[in-house]
Amino acid sequence: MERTLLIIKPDAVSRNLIGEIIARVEKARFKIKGMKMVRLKPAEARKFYAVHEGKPFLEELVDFMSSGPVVPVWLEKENAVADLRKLIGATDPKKADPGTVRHDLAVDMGKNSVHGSDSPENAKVEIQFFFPNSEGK
Ligand code: DAT
Ligand code: MG
Repeated sequence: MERTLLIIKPDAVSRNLIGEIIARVEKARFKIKGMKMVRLKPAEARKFYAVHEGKPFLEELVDFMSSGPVVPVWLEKENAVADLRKLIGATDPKKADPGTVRHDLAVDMGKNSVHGSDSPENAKVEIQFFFPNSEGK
């Protein structure tokens, strides 16, 4: 069984979309292994997005991700990483396919409602970031 990490971002939490997004994930047969609500400090958001160090949008991303509560969700499913990326759609909601979370719910490229891990390796690191001490659960 493969693992991945979904984060419901501040724009979606503030627009009452937690339930809508979780319903889509459960209908797509992902198993929820862990879930919580947290407010990231800017330094924590920067650490989570360390792969984007040096990118022009990093400051905006860090500000946004620490602007309000987020809901990290640890998911399991066969082919979880690729299947979640399909379910959430392209980074830019204008380019996302109809029926994807970002097409249907996101505001713009920055406020794009959800994060999904981009590889099984990164998923491991990202799950550990939000759910330490849960190895083997
Ligand atoms: P994804 O979240 O689809 O994996 P990413 O890892 O390339 O996309 O970027 C992380 C987040 O940073 C993305 O969800 C939204 C923001 N972002 C990416 N590119 C951006 C850009 N050109 N302008 C503003 N925000 C951007
Ligand atoms: Mg990414």
